[in-house]
Amino acid sequence: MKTILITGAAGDIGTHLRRELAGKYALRLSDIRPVKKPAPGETTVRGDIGRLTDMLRVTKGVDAIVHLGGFAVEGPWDAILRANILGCYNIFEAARRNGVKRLLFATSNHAMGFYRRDQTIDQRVYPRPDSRYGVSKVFGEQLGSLYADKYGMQVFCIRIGNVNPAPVDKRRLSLWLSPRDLAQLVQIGIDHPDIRFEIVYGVSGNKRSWYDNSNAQRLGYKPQDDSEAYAAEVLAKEKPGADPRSEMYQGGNFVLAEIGGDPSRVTPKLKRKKR
Ligand code: 15L
Repeated sequence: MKTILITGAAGDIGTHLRRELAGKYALRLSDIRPVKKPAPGETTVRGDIGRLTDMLRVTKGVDAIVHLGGFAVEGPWDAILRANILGCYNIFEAARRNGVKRLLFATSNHAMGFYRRDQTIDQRVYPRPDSRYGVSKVFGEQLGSLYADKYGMQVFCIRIGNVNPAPVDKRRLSLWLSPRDLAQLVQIGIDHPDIRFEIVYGVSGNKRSWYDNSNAQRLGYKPQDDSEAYAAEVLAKEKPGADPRSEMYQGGNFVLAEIGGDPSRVTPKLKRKKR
């Protein structure tokens, strides 16, 4: 049985993943916070991703890493810098030094949040982060690309939408990732024999998706869930958005944070060239 390290294991996604992956792998659970009650098949190890020495210790001897650790929303630069820039470097570098070939990186829809909701994007379009947090996720993806090309690591980036037992609002109807679909993507990332560097969208098979997730499908992803089953209930509870810009962009409120100004500033109308 493969031994898998999960960083940030005490968080919400880590908690869902522990339940979903139980019995499939031996799980080594790491977090800066205490991880609740290890079950059979789980071990816990305290570690701060901001410290390379900690990451060298926690990554030793594992078959793959699922890197969930870090600052999970927009925040002050110092916090993002330590947890998501330095922390991300530390996990990749520790993996490389310890000979851990495979690393799954939990990136985010906020790497792409300045795409409009009327656009369908795949993994090949250039990033449009909506926040410092989004920029840190783009950094992690690109670091993964470097470690794949330069050091032969196998890197699987999941641009996660929103993991929840059920979608919580209109925006999340397009972004929802059920825990079992998350687990399916993670298993592909761990076990697929032919991963070099991949980016997939971490969303269920939502009818309202903003993503062309054919790269995930190519690797075998067959989502079990679709947010549409919850749509009527979610939309009935939805309050009108305070600002039209959070409705316009995929990143929602992350786009609005500190923006102040005219939305045309970020989506200039392109004039057609006269022939
Ligand atoms: C994320 O990347 C965050 O980690 C999570 O807390 C949610 O805000 C999610 O995106 C989202 O966009 O719903």
